[in-house]
Amino acid sequence: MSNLQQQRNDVTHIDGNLHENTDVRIGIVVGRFNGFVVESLVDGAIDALLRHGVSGSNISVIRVPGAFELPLVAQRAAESDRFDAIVALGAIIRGSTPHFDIVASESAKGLSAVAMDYNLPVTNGIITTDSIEQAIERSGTKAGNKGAEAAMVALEMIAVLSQLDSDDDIVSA
Ligand code: INI
Repeated sequence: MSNLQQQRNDVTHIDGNLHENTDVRIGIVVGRFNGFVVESLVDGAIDALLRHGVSGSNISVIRVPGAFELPLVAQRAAESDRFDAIVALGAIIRGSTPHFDIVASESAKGLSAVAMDYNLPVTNGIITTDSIEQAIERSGTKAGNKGAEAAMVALEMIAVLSQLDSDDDIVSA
């Protein structure tokens, strides 16, 4: 084996899988604005979590008026120590708001700040689109379901952080 090949074999890979750690508590924070789209994201997120082995009793859904309110409630949820990850769901549709950019950027910035401040996975399942059609496409039709994606990212992040915290190196090909 060449030295380069040997070095390659020595590389440590830390990956989170989606099924190892199912005993996890997930807080789903939801902005009710554009509810016809948002409720499909909530259904998608819950469905994805249940299908990956998370029990219903470990899932909480917390609703607030709109996406702008999500960072504060995510912060309280993180502070409560009741969750291993928080999934934020909402729909910001440009057509319907002149302050689209403010709501979109403040909610995203606020959620990342919570993740960093509380050292907790906070996933962003807020769809930001130019039109209602695009929002529908991302909430369970042509372009998948962003709520389900954000839920699965939360599970992967919990797993990868727990691998990082553990003493064992997970070596995967
Ligand atoms: N909130 C959303 O979640 N999506 C939107 O598209 C939206 N629009 O269109 O304005 C929206 N606005 C409400 C905002 O989130 C706050 O609830 C409101 O500004 C009060 O703080």
